[in-house]
Amino acid sequence: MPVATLLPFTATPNRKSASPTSFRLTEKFILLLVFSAFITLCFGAIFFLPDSSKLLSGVFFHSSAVETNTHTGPDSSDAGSAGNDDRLLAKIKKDHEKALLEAKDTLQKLPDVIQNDILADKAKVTKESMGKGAKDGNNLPFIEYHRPPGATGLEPQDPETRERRAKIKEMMKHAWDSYKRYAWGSNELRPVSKHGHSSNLFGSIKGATIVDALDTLYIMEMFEEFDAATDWVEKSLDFNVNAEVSVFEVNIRFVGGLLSAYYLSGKEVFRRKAVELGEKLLPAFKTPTGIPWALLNLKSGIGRNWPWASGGSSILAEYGTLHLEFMHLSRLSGNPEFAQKVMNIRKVLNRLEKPQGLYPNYLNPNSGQWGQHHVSVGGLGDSFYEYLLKAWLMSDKTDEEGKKMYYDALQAIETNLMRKSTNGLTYIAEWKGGLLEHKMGHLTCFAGGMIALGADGAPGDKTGHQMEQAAEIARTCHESYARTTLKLGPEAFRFDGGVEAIATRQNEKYFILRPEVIETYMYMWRFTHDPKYREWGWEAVQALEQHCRVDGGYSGVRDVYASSPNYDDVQQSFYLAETLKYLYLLFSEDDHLPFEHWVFNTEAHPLPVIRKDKTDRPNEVE
Ligand code: DMJ
Repeated sequence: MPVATLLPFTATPNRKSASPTSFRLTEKFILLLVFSAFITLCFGAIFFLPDSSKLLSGVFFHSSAVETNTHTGPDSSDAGSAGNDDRLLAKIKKDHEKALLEAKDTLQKLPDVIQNDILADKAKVTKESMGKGAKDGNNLPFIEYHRPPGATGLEPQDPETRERRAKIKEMMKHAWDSYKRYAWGSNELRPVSKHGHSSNLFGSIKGATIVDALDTLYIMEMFEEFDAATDWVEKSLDFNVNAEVSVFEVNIRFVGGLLSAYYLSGKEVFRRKAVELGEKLLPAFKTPTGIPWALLNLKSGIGRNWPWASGGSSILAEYGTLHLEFMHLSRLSGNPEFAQKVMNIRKVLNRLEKPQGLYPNYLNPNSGQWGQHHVSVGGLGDSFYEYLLKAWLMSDKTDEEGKKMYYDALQAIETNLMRKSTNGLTYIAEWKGGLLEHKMGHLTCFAGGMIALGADGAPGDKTGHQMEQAAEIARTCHESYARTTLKLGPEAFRFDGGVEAIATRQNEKYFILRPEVIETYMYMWRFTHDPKYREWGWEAVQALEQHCRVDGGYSGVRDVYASSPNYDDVQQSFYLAETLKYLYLLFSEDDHLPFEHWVFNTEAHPLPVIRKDKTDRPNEVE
């Protein structure tokens, strides 16, 4: 049917030739239109003219007010309004007197009592607003900031230590100034060619070195540099990018760095940015099991896994290294979703059968089944174990599930992966479907520090045993440095074919300024005060100065067995976040970032322990 035949007027082109019947119909229609316009006008007046409600009540509802007036007789309306005025005046007077009394009361209070009242009121408002969903990074609930103890530390007593610590600070200054000069705003610095370098791990997010270095600048009291970094974060740090990022890397460096900067400085911009980024990472968990994807497009929210990972699997060290940051994100945003996501990962893992009690590196996020049975305490596995222990410590030792998972896993590692070489070096091998590969990665060397940190809480009477294991691992990792020409550790070293703690493959001989060995020295120093750990740390400082320091910063080297350094031309952001921070703490007093108050994320970003008695948040209301 053509559209024209449906329209009454266009269907009658010549109006004069219309029949009387159709003319009358048109007239009727016009009349109808006029009438309905009139009705509309009347309703309009009722609803939209001022005081229309009164008119409405008068016209449509024979309201009780009208009825009341009829009972009071002809003059009663005036009398009624006079009575109302009196009552109103009395009420105003009463309110006024009440306000005066309250003001008097307040003036008699001590200033900090007044302050506390204000805070309690604020907290009440916060609590009310939290229920209404303060999800947007810009609309966060009020949190009263308390700096946890030990954010900065006193000068070491001993002059040599003081001098060494000052040297580390000078190294940080060189690394930072070079980055600022040649690569400001890029993710990392190319110190030899002196320009910026951007890793695809961060998509097109910029400024990894700035965010990773914030807390190191703060704890070294480099406040001018810290302020410049803060200013950059405020003005230029942008997560609205249409690019794929590594969820793990972005979490440990950016979310972790921002959280630490917030807890150290109390600056709201860091809390806001951390939550904003955290929210952008949430779509990574949209998988059938809730095990997150490794890679995520921050704009589309579409995730996927590394193409090389066994059968489309997610990686243990990646999905297992979100817990600390996400617990803090929930705490700082009032949004429980972050915590729920990471607690669900635990649930999935606890439902699975574990070969020999070990956690394979690969897990399929669709089926919830393990991929290849490869197990490692180095690459692909490492920080998962670290986060189980630290989740328990960060929860003020209330997270019993994390604790149990950690000590059970450590037992399985000891039984299946820890071995002693012919000449007595303890190492942690890798496990491939039941067969051992007698190789230990530089990354695995963090385990000395982790085992020392957990030794105190070890079940049974294993504390001493675990401290010994930690010391043995520290010794082995030191050997891996000592047995090279440059006195810097290779990426991986082997215990087979007649060698011990030496890299035998060319592609395992590089050193990229990694922190793990120094991290272990720092923990061992704190727990034992054995001076050898400071000496070993100092050896590393000298090697770094001699072989990695260049005009434009610090560079990794391609072969630690070569007679002179062949630079890789990258100053990794973790050199400033971790290596230099752990060195600085190694030469600091124990009350600088004390372990009873702070837990380090895997990128060495300190996060405060969340107190079970809420003494860290005295004004929080239940
Ligand atoms: C850091 O980014 C973190 O320590 C991570 O857990 C593993 N490796 C690098 C440094 O080597």
